[in-house]
Amino acid sequence: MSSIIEERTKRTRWFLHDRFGMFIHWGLYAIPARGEWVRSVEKIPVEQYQTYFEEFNPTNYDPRAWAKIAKQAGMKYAVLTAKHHDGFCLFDSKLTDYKSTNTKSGCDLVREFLDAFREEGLKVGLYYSLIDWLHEDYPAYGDRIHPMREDDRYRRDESRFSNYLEYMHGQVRELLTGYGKLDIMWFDFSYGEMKGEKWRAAELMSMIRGLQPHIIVDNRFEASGEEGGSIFSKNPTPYSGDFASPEQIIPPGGVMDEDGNSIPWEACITLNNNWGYSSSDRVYKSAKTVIRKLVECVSKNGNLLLNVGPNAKGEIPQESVRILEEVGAWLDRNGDSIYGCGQADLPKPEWGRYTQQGSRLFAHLFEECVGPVNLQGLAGKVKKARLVSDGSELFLSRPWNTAQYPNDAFFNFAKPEHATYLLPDER
Ligand code: JFZ
Repeated sequence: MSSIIEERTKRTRWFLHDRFGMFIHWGLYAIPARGEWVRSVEKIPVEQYQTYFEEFNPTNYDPRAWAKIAKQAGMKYAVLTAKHHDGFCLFDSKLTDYKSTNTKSGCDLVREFLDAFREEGLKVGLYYSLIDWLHEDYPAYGDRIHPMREDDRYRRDESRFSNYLEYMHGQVRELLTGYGKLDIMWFDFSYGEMKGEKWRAAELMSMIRGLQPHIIVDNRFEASGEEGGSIFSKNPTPYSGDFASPEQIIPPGGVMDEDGNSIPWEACITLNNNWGYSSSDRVYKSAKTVIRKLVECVSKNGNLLLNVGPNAKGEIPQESVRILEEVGAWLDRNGDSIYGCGQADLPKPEWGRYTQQGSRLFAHLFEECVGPVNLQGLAGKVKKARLVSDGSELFLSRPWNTAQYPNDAFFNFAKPEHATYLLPDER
């Protein structure tokens, strides 16, 4: 096995155990409140966007409250946008004036976030945008990514791009040297020719690994919408990343390398339909959906990074908080079927999904069964069945109407949402 893959396996152990994290998209775009792409989508001129910088003053920013919300939701780690595509830095970078410490807030928002989340015992990560709509040496490529191409700040002159790379590498160094131990770096994103060595990614990764060897990195030095990068290959590049990052989708068959082995992955998903705060978007996923999607990820060996978009005052939207509380209440009782669990060595059952940890199989019922719940192919293999949530017994039964299914085990009626665990005989 390539040593890159071996190292990846070691580094991602905690990550694959923890399964559930919070993504936080926050920046100046919380003020217009129309999503984090607002500047590009609406072709907002730099001067006009600047008024948000002058105004930015999140007086209710209380990262300890955020951390409590994440912790109570059962999340084990969190990733904050240190810089998104608009170039605004939520940290006190020496390489730019376009940073939170120069706003009315005056705070190094990243530092406060990291302190607060670490204090709650959560692992911490930072999102850093490779793309930069503000930096004058960042070239415009292609209409799809930069609908603001008419704006003359977007240069087509590639010769200055190395200046941008100095800046970008420099900021990554600042984050990795000035903010203590980081658990995740989440870079975003590559497209067209803008990938891999265009970012001087090998050099950047070697700096990252040198400064913080344990850190895990996403796969977006290479990945774009169309391809996932060499993380899928037997011989990944040094900057292929530690985990795949499917966005707004849970991959139908999980994520495999070219040999069909599962590789670490994390689906990032919004709670409503926007990453950045949107005042008009009220189409939220229900707690039930979130729970089922988390189960689905784990049943395919994946993680879920669930997004919140705090508003201009620094508050996580009430509706998000409410949903997360409900998810947390479920995880509180049923977390044994999620943390440290992964794909079962059984096909997906028709009534829901399995997760598994060692010889413990967890049955997540997504629909009400009529009659006993069938455990296909498990006849004689299941010692006992218990509700995860309260430990109570579920009768393993073989009533008269199951006689024709000799290969299957059954347990008696259970309501959906109750993860149950089964202790199979040593198999
Ligand atoms: C990116 C960001 O643009 C977005 O704002 C958010 O931060 C999300 C988590 O990541 O979304 C993408 C990334 C890649 C493509 C489209 C959106 N793509 O390749 O088309």
